[in-house]
Amino acid sequence: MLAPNTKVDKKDAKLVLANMIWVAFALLIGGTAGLLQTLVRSGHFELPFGIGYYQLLTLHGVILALVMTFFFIMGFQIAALSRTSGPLNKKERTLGWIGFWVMTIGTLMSATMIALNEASVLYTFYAPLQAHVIHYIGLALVIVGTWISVAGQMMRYFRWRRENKGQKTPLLSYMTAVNNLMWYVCTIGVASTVLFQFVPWSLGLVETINITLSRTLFWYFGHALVYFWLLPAYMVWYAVTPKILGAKGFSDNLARLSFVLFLFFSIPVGIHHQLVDPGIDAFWKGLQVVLTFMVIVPSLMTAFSMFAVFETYGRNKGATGLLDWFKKLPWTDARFVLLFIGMLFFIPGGLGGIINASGQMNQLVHNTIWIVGHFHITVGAPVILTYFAAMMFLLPHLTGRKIDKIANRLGLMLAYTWALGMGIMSAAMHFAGLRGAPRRSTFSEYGGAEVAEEWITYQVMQAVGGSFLFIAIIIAILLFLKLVTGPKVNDVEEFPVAEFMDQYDPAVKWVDNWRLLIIITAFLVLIAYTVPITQMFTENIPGAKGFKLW
Ligand code: HAS
Ligand code: CU
Repeated sequence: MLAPNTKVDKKDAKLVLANMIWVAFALLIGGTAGLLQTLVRSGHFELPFGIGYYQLLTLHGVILALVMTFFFIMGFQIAALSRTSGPLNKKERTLGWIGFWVMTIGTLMSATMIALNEASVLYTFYAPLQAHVIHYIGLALVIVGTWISVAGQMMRYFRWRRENKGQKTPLLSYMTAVNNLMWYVCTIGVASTVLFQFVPWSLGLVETINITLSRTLFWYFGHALVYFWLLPAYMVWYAVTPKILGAKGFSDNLARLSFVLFLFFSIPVGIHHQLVDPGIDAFWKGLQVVLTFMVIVPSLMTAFSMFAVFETYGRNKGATGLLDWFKKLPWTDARFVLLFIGMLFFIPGGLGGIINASGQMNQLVHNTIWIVGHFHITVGAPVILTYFAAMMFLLPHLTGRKIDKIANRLGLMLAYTWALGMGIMSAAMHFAGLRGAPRRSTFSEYGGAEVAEEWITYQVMQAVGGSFLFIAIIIAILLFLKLVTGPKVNDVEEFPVAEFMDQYDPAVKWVDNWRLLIIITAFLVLIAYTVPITQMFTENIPGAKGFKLW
C-alpha cells in the first residue's frame, strides 16, 4: 500500500529548501569555474588576478562534485522520507539542521583555503600534494555533517518500520535508507585517511605519508561516492518517472533488489581507480575488476525497467511496431525531457565505465582527459539532469506553487542546452583522451610538442561545449528563481510517486533485513580489501614528504 502521505511536511520543507539553496549557489560558482577552465585549456585565455588553474580546478571539483551533490542528496532524501513515510519528528529534523550547519561550516573552511591558494590539490587531494590542514578539516566536517543528517533520516526510516510492523516499507524511503547505509560504510575510508594521515601530516606532526594507503582509502570511498550521487537519480527514475508519465513502474521488488546489489558491490571495487598504481598485487586488482563487473548488473536492471515502463506506456497510447512508443513519450513535459536526456547520456556513460574497468583498456585511458569525459557524461549529465528534473517539482511543491508554462519552457531549454554543451564537451574530451591528451593539466600546446597539435581542435571544442553549459547554468538559475517566486496556489505541484505493476505482491523480506545486509556488505569489503591494505602496512612502503607545487 502507498503511504497515505501526499505532501512533504511544512517544517521539513524548510530544511529541504535550505539544502537546495546551497545547490543553486554551488552550481553557479562551480559552473563559472568550469567555463573558465575550458577557456584556459583552449589556449586563448589567461586567468586574471593571479588565479591559478589548479586552484580553480580544485574549486570546480570540490564545489560541484562534493558540495552541490551532498546538499542535494540530503535535501532530496529528507523530502522523499517526509513524502512517503510522513513528517520527521523534532529530533530527526534537528539532526537534519545540525548536519546542514556542520556541512556549511566545513564548506566555508575548505572554500576559504582554496580561495587563499592554500589548497590547490584537486578534489581527490592525492598525496604528496599537501594542502593547509584547515582544508582537510573542512572536508571532514562536510562528511561529518552528512553523517548527522543521515542519522536523522535513518531514525525516520526505522520509526516507520516500528510503527508499521510487517508492512512493506515505502519504496523511496527504503532506497534512501540503503543509500545511507552505503554512505556510512564507504565514508569510513575517507574519514580514516583524513584523520589519521592527512591531518597529522599537514600539521607537521609526522613528516611523511604512505601514499599507496591514502589513495586506497580514498578510492574505497571514492567509487561508492559515485553511486551515492547516482542512487538519488535512480530513485527518481524508478519511483517518480512512471508517475510523471501517468503509468505504473515496472517492479517494486526489482527496484529494491537493484539497490541492494548497489550496496553490496559499490564499495569493494575502489581499486579499479588504481589499476596502474604500484604496490597492489595484480590478483587483487583482478578481483576488484570482477566485482566492478558485478556492479554493472543493477544498472542494466535499471535500464531494463525504464525501457519496460516507456514501452508499456507507449503501447497503451496506441503505439505499434518496434520503436513507435518512443514518439508517444511526453516530449513537452520538461521534467520528463530532463531526466530522459540524462538516461540517454548514461548509455555511452556506462559503456565508458565498462571500458575503464577493463584492465587492459584502462592502461590506454587512465589519466587522460577521456576520464574527465567519462565523469561528465555520468555525474555531469544523467545525475545532474535528473537532479534538475527533481528540483522542477520539488521547489514549487515545497513553496506552495506550481510549474507554470514559463518554468516548463525554461526547463526544456535547460535540457537541450545542457545536452548540447555536455555532448560537445565530453565527446571532445573522449577523443582527445584516446589520442593521449592528459587530464589535470593546464597546458594546451605543451611547448609546441608535435603530439599536442592534434589535441588543440578538441580543446577548442571543449571551450565551445563549456560555453553552452554556462548558458545552461544561467537558465537553470533563472528556472529555480521562477519556481520559487510568483503566486502561491491551492493546487500545489505534486511530488509524484508511482505505483508499481507488482505493488500488491508480498514484500521480499530479506531485502529489509538490515543485519543480513550489513553482514554481506562487510564480508565483501573484507574479502576485497584485507590483504591489499595489510600489505600496505607490512611491506615497508617509503613515506613521502609534502609538496606544494602551485
Ligand atoms: Fe566511473 C572513473 C568505471 C559509472 C563517475 N567514474 C570515474 C570518475 C568519476 C566517475 C567521477 O573502472 C573519475 C574519478 C577521478 O577523478 O579519477 N564507472 C565505471 C563503471 C561504471 C561507472 C564500471 N562513474 C559511473 C557513474 C559515475 C561515475 C555512475 C558518476 C555518477 N569509472 C570507472 C573506472 C574509473 C572511473 C574504472 C577509473 C578510470 C581511471 O583509470 O582513472 C558503471 O557503473 C556503469 C554502469 C552503467 C551502465 C549504463 C546503464 C544505462 C542506463 C540508461 C538507460 C537508458 C534508457 C533510455 C532507459 C551499464 C541505466 C533509453 C531510451 C532510448 C529510446 C534509447
Ligand atoms: Cu569507480
